[in-house]
Amino acid sequence: MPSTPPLAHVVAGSEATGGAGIQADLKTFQQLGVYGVGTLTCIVSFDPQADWAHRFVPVDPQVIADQFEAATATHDLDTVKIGMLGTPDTVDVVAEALAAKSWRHVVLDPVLICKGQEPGAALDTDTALREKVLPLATVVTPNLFEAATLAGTEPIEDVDGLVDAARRIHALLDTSAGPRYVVAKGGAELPGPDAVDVLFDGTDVTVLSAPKIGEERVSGAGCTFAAAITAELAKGADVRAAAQVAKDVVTAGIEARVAARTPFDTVWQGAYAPAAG
Ligand code: PXL
Repeated sequence: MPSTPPLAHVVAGSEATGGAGIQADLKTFQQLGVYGVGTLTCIVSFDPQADWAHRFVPVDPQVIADQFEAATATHDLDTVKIGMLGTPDTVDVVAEALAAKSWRHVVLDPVLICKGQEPGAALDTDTALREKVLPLATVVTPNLFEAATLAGTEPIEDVDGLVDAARRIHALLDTSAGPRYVVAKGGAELPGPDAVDVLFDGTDVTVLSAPKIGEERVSGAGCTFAAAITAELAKGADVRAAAQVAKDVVTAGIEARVAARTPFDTVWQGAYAPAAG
């Protein structure tokens, strides 16, 4: 007999080492019991001969549209995660495809730059993302840098700054169509013993906190976090519960991180086991 597992669609780039991108997203979905469906937006190949620089190739916009069509024609999908887009043309085609059908949840990981890249490399892409995709998102998961960039604030230095940025980003979301959520991630980057993220729902702030596991940054944490929220939402969780599971998945995945020759170790999604009961 055919089965009907929970399904989620991810629209993201390939990062060949397996640390980030759609590779991390699909592993996260699988670990959380969600059948992953994926549209590829770009291909990132780190260059071991050039200090692991990011070689980046966008997928042709028509091919992105074709993948989106194949995915949505095959399955009833109501939950989607948006990861790295990378060019204004990609933002356009993804925004158009998203808007062509209704979604219960659009989780946007607003990837502006990857770890190890120079900030400010792609301002036109950032602007397009803010104008065209951000208003379609129901949940957006910026890290510290992305939160300051999207909010248009100075660099964030503490949890108050993170909450302020989350409020400003929330004001950019389309709340006429239902509740919207910002999960702004301090992660390991704010000072203090804990990795603190904040969830703002338009009214209340919820702080998600876990003791830092060293000060080292780990590749794939952002992708895994947003993918885990997406998977939990696909299974019917509310956003607050989904964000807590995502925090637990990332914490377990960093504790069990995979050694890599790249400048950062990578998250091991397979380490997560849901709490008993
Ligand atoms: O971690 C952000 C990210 C997302 N998606 C792709 C990436 C990266 C960082 O390298 O390559 C495809």
